[in-house]
Amino acid sequence: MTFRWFGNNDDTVTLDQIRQIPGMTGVVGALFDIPVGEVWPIDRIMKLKDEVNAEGLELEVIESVNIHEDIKLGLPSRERYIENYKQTLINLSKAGVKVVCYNFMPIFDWTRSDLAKKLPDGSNALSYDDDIVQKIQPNKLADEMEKNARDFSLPGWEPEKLERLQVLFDQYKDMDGEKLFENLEYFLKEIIPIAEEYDIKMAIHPDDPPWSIFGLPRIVTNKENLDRIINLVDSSYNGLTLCSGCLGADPKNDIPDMIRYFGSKGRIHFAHVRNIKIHEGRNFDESSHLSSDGSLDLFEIMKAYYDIDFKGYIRPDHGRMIWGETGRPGYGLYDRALGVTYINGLWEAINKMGKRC
Ligand SMILES: [Mn+2]
Repeated sequence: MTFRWFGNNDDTVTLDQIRQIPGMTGVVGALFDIPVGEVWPIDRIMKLKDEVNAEGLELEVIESVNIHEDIKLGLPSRERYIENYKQTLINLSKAGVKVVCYNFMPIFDWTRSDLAKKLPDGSNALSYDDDIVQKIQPNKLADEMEKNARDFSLPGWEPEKLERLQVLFDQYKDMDGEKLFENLEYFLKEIIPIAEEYDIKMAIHPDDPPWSIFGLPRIVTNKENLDRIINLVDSSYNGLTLCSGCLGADPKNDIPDMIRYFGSKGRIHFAHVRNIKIHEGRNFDESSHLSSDGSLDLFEIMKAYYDIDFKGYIRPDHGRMIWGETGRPGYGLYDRALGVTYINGLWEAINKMGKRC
């Protein structure tokens, strides 16, 4: 069981607090200040590892090593960024990292229309309204995301990228899903042999939300495409972060079925477990983890992980802000800690009652 942590300088949650959550064994970390595309220096990785280890926690999962846009665009300059990526993987392996989560979304990372929507119980949560997102100008959305994040940096929303939005949109003008698949294949064919050699499992994260926004293609969206991705390079090191909340935003995605399908192939290396409440159309709020609070059945999800005898890393995903907590949107302490305890409770019950099927 792991918990995402943004480091001593950029997180309201401390390692000490994380350690006190029952069943917690590790932190999912990253070096957020290294510009996308540059090599992560070994001494900085070791410093992070030492900090985490000093609190009795492990640092075996990194989320994310982000992919430079030139790789997604398939530009000649991708060669340099791919070489840098390989060196980062080698450096991470020297620090004992076992899984690297990454995503392959053009320009925009995870997207929400509201970072603090007030829910009926007085808590607030991340929320997505497709009408708002599809109608707003991309730069306006970026401004709002930044403003609403208060003083926190948002992972995947690097200011240097947002400054050149128009240039990026021009570059993506002729990009479609097929070309994006080709560029992902090119990247994986370069990276996976290094991942194999240095024993680091690559785990692509689904697109959030799992459909096109602003006319930009998105391909990490459903079972068929995930299956295609793991077959671009047929290696167990070419695997998935199975994020229930991202994929679950599309009701056509049957999450327990996907867990069983990809899990039985040994391709799920990292599980993100959270719930969402889907409203009419393509709109959803992030709910608590409890099944009855959202649209996903967390019992069925954990049962599927039990059935495939899942031995990979898992973390609660986003949480609401409750009990007056303020902090990084989606990444407070309390609701995520409740999520961990609920997931562990389901797991213990399933484990003690159940037979694998
Ligand atoms: Mn996720």
